[in-house]
Amino acid sequence: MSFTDRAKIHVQGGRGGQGCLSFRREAHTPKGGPDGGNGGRGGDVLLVADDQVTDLTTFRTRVHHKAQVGGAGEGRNRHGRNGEPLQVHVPPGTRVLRDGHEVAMLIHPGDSVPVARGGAGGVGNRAFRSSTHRTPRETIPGEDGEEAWIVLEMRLPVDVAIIGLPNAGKTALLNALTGAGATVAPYPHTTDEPALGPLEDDYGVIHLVADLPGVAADGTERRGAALGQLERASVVLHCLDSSDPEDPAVRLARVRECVARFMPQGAREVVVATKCDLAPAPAQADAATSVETGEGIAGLRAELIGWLS
Ligand SMILES: Nc1nc2c(ncn2[C@@H]2O[C@H](COP(=O)(O)OP(=O)(O)O)[C@@H](O)[C@H]2O)c(=O)[nH]1
Ligand SMILES: [Mg+2]
Repeated sequence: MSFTDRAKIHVQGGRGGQGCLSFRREAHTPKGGPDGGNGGRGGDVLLVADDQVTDLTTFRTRVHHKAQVGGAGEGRNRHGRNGEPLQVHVPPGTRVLRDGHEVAMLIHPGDSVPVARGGAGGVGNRAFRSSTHRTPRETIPGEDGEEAWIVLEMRLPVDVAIIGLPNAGKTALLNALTGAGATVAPYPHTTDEPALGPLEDDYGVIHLVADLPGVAADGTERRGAALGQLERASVVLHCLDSSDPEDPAVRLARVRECVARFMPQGAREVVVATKCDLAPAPAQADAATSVETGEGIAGLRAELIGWLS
């Protein structure tokens, strides 16, 4: 199961409108002055987070997104109208990358970011008139809009996050709860990528459980870790290895300090003792489990479903 949905799209701001070349023509004034107006600005392309949009699939077929061009200037000093901005609706939680770098993260509905500016409008010949230059014939054309290829990346919303020190049994717990089939290994840091599994409740609704291997053994945040995924979780399962001789209180504190800035407000933290077939659960644990014997797994799954439903 993949963590992210991705799409690559091309965005282009509208071209600016032409500047106009024109001279006033009136019945009784044979030599009218210059009156060519300026062109309007091209429209910008904006990305807007919209909670009616739930994934990026539409962008597989809609790749090019171009804003409206600016209107051309006209005679009688009329300026062209500005091009309408183009709003491209994306799901909340979309990351925007350009040349591999994040340029924006649209989290809440209504968040928006310009991704391609419209070109400046052209200049009409009226603007070139001066006391020494009474019949200017120069104009400046509108500028091209900015264009770019950008990558949209939508993170799937994680409902349950599994955290803990390396080797605590996070991946094994994810697999036992969801059947995700992620790699479990007897040494730390085998699985750098967060893994994801589905948990179906009694109503057939799928909740996503993620193993977030973002905390290093010394309690620092691992580079490139997806701990930000925690931000939307409503339940956080904190794995505590029962067989580890180090003081459980110290281990818990180390992990909590590392994830503190990502912990969502109001999320429920559950301390899950793992490997209870090897040693008794520490006193700090809210649940005792073993993937070897199956102890506590069905009970924890049922509790999770109760909290999520
Ligand atoms: N005996 C026993 N070993 C376990 C249990 N859960 C995990 N392990 C072992 O602990 C090691 C680390 O597990 P893993 O899930 O990869 O830890 P992670 O680094 O936190 O993802 C592996 O060798 C697992 O087989 C358990 O309940 N009982
Ligand atoms: Mg793991």
